[in-house]
Amino acid sequence: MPDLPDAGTCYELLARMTLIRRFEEEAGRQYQRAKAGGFLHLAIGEEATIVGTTSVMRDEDYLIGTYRTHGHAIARGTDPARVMSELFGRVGGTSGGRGGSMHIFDREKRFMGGYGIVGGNLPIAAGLALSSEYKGEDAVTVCMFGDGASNTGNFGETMNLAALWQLPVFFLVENNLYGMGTSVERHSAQTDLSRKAEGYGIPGERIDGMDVVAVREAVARGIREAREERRPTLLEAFTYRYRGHSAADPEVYREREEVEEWQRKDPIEAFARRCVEAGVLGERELQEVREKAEQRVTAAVAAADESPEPALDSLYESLYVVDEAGGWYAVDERSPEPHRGEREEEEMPEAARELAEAGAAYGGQPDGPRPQDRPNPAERGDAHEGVEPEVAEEVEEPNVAEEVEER
Ligand SMILES: Cc1ncc(C[n+]2csc(CCOP(=O)(O)OP(=O)(O)O)c2C)c(N)n1
Ligand SMILES: [Mg+2]
Repeated sequence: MPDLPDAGTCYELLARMTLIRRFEEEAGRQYQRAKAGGFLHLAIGEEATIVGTTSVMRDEDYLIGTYRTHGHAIARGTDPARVMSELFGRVGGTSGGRGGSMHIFDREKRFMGGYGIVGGNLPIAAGLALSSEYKGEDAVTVCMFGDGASNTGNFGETMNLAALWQLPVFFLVENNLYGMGTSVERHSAQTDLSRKAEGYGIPGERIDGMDVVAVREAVARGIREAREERRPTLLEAFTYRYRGHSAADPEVYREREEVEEWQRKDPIEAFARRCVEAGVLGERELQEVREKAEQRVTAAVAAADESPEPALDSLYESLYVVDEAGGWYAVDERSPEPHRGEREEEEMPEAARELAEAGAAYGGQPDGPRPQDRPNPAERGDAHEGVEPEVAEEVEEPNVAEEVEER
């Protein structure tokens, strides 16, 4: 077992893990109260992997994760109030309330998201590292992803280019033993995930992801390799999520006993116990850490509650496709006439506004119509179909069967 770091670092590690745990418990509660919408993926149980990793990163380094990243953002220094506001869909959120739980993003802290597509963050990580290389920056990109993501095509393609171009990137697979309800044994031919990039020349290592100190040491080595040698490596951290895959998961794929067994090696309790036994921290500090976490999470919920909903007339802000490309679909040069959807910028706002106002009415915004007055989009088809088609020419369908018979 690696030695404990100094008392100040131990305190900080414990404080961050505790804050993330409390935040996520509260996020789960707020979700059940329907304050947070969309999907919600909690990483309760995985705090040592998250905090161990971020604790050895420099401010200039980039971090990119999955859709299970409330803790990653907080560990990087994003204010929990901004993360909670994002879950609530409020303007005070990290993405102005437009992303929600899966799309936490904080450029200032170099936390680059937040991606709903499994494995989608891997090539972006390579791109971030390539940009650092181009600009001659010293920054390293840390890319965290799940065991399930290691089966995607993106994984192989990213490993290949990262090794070939000697990019300053470090990969960490958060192996929590399941991709949704499918265990590693059932989803990956190679169950030693640390070896999955070997064929691309990227060496790997397996560690106990429930031990914050072990994670710190292994990640520090990997980051050093990436920064100084331009050599990407892959770390497999064994960890476990106590809650279901998302808020709606009946968990029929695992036994209660398995969850309890992992809870007995809880990363926060185990680390706190170890610090106390080693005389590095006392009961007073443990209490203080818990109280501070409680206060910050309470304040985060209050701030999210007070933050307003995005204004209705901001609906088209940040939609770069509509503004810059003049259409919602790409133009195919082989048939340059307008395609379905390309004129929607002129034609859509009316229908879209009606839908938005209907949504606002549901959300109780003062400027939205009352629910009973709202238009019923179903009467006119969905948003795309709300645009009246030009009078269609009658085309006689050729009778293929007859043609064949004639031949
Ligand atoms: C490309 C793609 N395929 C499928 C899904 C549906 N999906 C969402 S999460 C998930 C499981 C991923 O598991 P893992 O990578 O182990 O991450 P974990 O949820 O365990 O953190 C799947 C299949 C998706 N979002 N994207
Ligand atoms: Mg997983």
